[in-house]
Amino acid sequence: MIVGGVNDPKKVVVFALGGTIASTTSSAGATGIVPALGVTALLASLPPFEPSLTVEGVDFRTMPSGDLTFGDLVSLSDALNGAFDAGAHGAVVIQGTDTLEETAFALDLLVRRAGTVAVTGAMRSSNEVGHDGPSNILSAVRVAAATTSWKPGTVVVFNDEIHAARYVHKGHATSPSTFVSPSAGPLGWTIEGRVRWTSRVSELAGVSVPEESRLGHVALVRCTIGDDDRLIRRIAELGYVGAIVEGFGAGHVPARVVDALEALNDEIPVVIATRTGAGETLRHTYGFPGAEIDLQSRGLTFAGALDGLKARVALTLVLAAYPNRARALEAFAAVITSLTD
Ligand code: DAS
Repeated sequence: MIVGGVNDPKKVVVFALGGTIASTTSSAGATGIVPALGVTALLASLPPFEPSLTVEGVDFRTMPSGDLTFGDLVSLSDALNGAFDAGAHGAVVIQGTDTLEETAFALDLLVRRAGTVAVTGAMRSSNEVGHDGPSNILSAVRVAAATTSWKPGTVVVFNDEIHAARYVHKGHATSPSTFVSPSAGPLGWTIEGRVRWTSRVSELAGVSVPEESRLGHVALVRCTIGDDDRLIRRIAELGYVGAIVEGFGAGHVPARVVDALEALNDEIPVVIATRTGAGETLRHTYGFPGAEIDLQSRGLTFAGALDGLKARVALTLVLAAYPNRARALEAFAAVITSLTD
């Protein structure tokens, strides 16, 4: 579907994947809403664009975002790279909010083009009063169409705010202001159709787009008070190709699980992140067993400023993209370094 002028080279391609924004009751008397609306219906909710802007829609998936897979994200990044190569100035991805922070970070790693990718969705469906879908799509198109003197990469545009993919987090179960960046705050906002950038982020190191067949599963485990090492000891035998451990505070685990973590890391890469949801892991402060100095000396990798979900995205992609563990961990380290450079 094409909306707007066709004579101007500024084109934004919108990919629709489903989610609440596309949800409606499937038939009279049905219980609950389900993803059903395609990109034509979503774009029809917007006012007309100026003739200089062409907006092209693509139906990519129609599903709850919890059903998306890394295979879908690899296919989507191929489609986005293709859209940019075919002349798109920017792109918008519309999907469910539940896994939106993971999609956005995966695309930030995999879509290596100059244009901006703006990811959005809605917390209220079109059946609800105060549906936030149209305004979120409109803002996302404005951000994707904006000309910038730097490379924002992939951003999340929601509730008139712009967030960096590397920091954004869904922080509320139902609020339209659910997306927050606890470590850094938003990158800017949209107002009256204009885009305001108040901060920048460094350019993220990329990851080669992997073959879908090489994608494996990375486990995510959270340290909790009083827990033991039983789960950690089972991870490798269950076939996981890597593990993220969300440690306490700045990346600490109970002393009682350290030996199991070291043994697991001998089999598959183990990355320690912070379970706090903001900040980054320490490198050389605490000296007790299970703290960062001990864990690094045992060969474990640290997630730096990536939270557990984002670290899992990065580790999944590098393990699939590169031929061996050393090369994959080198690529992972490059991502971590580039975040805060
Ligand atoms: N239906 C959920 C999803 O697809 C929630 C949402 O979109 O907000 O993620």
